[in-house]
Amino acid sequence: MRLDVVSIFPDYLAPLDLSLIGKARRDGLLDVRVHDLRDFAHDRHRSVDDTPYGGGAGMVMKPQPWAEALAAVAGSGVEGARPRLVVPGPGGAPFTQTMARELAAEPWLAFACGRYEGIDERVYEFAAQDLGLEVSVVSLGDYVLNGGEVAVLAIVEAVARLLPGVIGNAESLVEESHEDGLLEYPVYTKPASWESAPGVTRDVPPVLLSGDHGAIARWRHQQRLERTAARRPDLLHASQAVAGTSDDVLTGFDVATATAADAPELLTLARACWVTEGRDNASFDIPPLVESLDDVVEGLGQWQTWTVRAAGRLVGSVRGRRDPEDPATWQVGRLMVAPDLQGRGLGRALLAHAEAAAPADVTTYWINTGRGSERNQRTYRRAGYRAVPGEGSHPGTVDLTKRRRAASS
Ligand code: 6GU
Repeated sequence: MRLDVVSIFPDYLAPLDLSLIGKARRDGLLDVRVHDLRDFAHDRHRSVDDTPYGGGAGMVMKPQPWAEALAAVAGSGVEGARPRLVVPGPGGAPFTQTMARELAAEPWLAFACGRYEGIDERVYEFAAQDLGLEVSVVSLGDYVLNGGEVAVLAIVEAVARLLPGVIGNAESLVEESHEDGLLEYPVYTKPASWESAPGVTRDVPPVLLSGDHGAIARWRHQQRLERTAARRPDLLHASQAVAGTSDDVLTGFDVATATAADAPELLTLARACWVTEGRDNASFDIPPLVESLDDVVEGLGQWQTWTVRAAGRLVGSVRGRRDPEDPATWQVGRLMVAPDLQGRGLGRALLAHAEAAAPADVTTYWINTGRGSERNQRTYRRAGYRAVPGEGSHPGTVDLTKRRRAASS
């Protein structure tokens, strides 16, 4: 990936020589070029700013040096190639992990570091219309920095670590905080019992020493839910956590990540929704009809579960997880919509919602339903699923799978 940074403080970008980013440059994975905006100012004082038209505090960056600098950068690639222009600024769209992934898919990024009160607005038009650049104004958060340089360091670090080869362990990428909309679980290392002061020992949670991988996974997932609820309750509301899904039919409903507090209602809704499955499959011995409250709570630890509420009432749910035996497969289950709200596309939207939550490296979606559940099978076929020949994962059921479409950029 090629990166060009234009700034009046090129030295500010020196950290891009350090650590993993520096190594990626030396390994040839990153081609970073830093440019001094003043090299494109031709007056005696090499001035890059002037007073704002219309009055107001501070100075505005002049259009001419920026236009020349961006034209020089944009024209320096191979024939026809154009960078995507990223302009950091507090008035931009929030920079998120989703945007980091989007930027990591670009072959070439150019960054324009503004200072003072900002860059003359005509520079943005010029970059888009005359240079043919896609321009993205991006903000790190709701606070004000003196210039874009620190933001560029942050953005480049978030983007570069997603490039193949920059981080040794690809596993550590998929498990991360924010990648699936929940914060990370707490981590511990040796010693198991640490004497933090004379006579005071602090122990690692015993479950982590148990060797019971299922119990560890459940504990970690529970910790993630509790942490997210405590520190970032906004993330539990999946309309924000899962970007880019066709959630139109879910508009007006409150979609959130389920916690143990939702378990009783989930149990009740599942009973109401699966009664027809019992009839259609000539058996009421189906997990959603017979499971206990403890089973539901345990399920919340093993799956990421979403609730859909209308005016507070639980009206739908779905859950998803990596197949424990095949990490490239994303299992979707317990897709349910309250009987009185069926037929409005809510189930289809929830299915899409659970699919969209799958980590980036998932290649296949999987779902299971009763052999006699014609209606479910039709819904899944319409959503692109195909039945796997033979008996499903449980007696009397059928498995259906669907290949994930390659991510479009
Ligand atoms: Cl990206 N730039 C500046 N100048 N201030 C910011 C910011 C960016 N993000 C938050 N504050």
